[in-house]
Amino acid sequence: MTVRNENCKGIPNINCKMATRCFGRLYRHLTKIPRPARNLRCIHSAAVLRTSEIDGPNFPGSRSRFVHKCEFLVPENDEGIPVYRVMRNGEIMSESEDPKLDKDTVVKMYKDMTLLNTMDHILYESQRQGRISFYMTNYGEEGTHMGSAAALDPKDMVFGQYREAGVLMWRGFTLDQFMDQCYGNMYDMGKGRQMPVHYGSKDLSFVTISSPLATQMPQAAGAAYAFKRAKNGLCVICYFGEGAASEGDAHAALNFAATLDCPVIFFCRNNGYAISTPVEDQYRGDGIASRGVGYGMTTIRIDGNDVFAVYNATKAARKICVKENKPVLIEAMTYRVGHHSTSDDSSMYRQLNEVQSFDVQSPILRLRQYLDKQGWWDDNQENQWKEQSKKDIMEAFARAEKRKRPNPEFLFTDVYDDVPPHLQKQMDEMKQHVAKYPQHYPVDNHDKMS
Ligand SMILES: Cc1ncc(C[n+]2csc(CCOP(=O)(O)OP(=O)(O)O)c2C)c(N)n1
Ligand SMILES: [Mg+2]
Repeated sequence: MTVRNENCKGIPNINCKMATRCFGRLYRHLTKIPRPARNLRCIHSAAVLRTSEIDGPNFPGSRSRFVHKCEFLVPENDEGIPVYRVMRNGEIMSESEDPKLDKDTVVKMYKDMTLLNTMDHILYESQRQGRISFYMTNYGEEGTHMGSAAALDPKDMVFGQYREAGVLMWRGFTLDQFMDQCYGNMYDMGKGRQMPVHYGSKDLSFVTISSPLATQMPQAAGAAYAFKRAKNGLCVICYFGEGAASEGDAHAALNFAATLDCPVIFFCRNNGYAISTPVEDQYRGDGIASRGVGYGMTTIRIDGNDVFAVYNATKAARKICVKENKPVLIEAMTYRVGHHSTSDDSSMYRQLNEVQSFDVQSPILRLRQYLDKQGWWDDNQENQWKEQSKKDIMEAFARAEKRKRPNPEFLFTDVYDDVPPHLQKQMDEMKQHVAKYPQHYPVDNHDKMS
């Protein structure tokens, strides 16, 4: 994989005397600026003489050439940004693109992808049984998680959206930690204050998920700016969906990162939908990658279901971030195979055959083909792993379900370093209230109050 920077010649300027005159008149009319006085006009025409002598336009922010034909840029005429792919039918298509990962790494990728898949099945069903309140699956997008996570330094800071549980899994978030968070029990690091799937881990440099879309994006640009100033050799990766890219925060983040040269990888998971809104109704441009170029950012579009393409692109992007202090945008094309969340029924807005066509392009199946061809995995290992991973998940699940809920006092703590008097008063009132009406408040199910 090669990275070509500054390879775009830029949009040419039309140099047409007639157009200049017309626009000049129109501009003055709209802005009510009087015609220039005679002496000013002299200066003006002298400037025109001078600019017409130079080869290219020297307007601030333009670095292209003049053309003499009035031609618009018509996006439909463009064939679009290509999709980078490495693997086909379990084989690396071009020797130069082989990431040359060792057996242990590739097997870990496969095991984590399948473990995530099994965990998703179990937690999705547990929500349906009323055991947890909410869940979001990652079906079909496992390749974007493991491929990118494997290419990063474990200390690089991650800002996620909510559908990136595999990145945390790769870094070592345990099954117990996943389950405790989804149950919001007394061992949940978020102290039961967040909805399920809103994971976070300071130890694993994974910033806690927040529900409002795209809020993580300006934060990621800011964190990357701090990394640049600290010269710590790390980068930030910011995952977001193509739907979140429609938020104003996305623009602010991309433009700040580009103009301030922040070492951040903006990793867009373009999975075709923002809940029920298909991409056709989300934007008219060439996906999210075209916007990266518009912001002056090094950009690539990749096959997100090809874990090696994801790995190569993220590794190269990281190098650019860290070595050149520059942001990079990756648009990973994939498909959301599951419903948006447990609150959604996607059969209401898409055809089953569309989902099935992407099910067979699953990143898991594609990696399995590769493993088979390498002789690194077989049906025996598959069956053993399936059984083992299911058992591990069910055991962690059972432990989490039995654990008590968090201390109710946590309702009042952590906003301030010390609980201020007005919150202390409310906490005392709460305690007196639940002590008076124990039949209505199952405090025994919670961790003990002080
Ligand atoms: C500011 C804001 N607006 C709306 C929502 C409701 N909402 C939650 S997820 C979602 C769709 C996001 O789609 P996308 O970014 O493509 O991510 P995906 O779910 O496809 O992974 C919407 C509209 C929200 N959480 N925050
Ligand atoms: Mg989406």
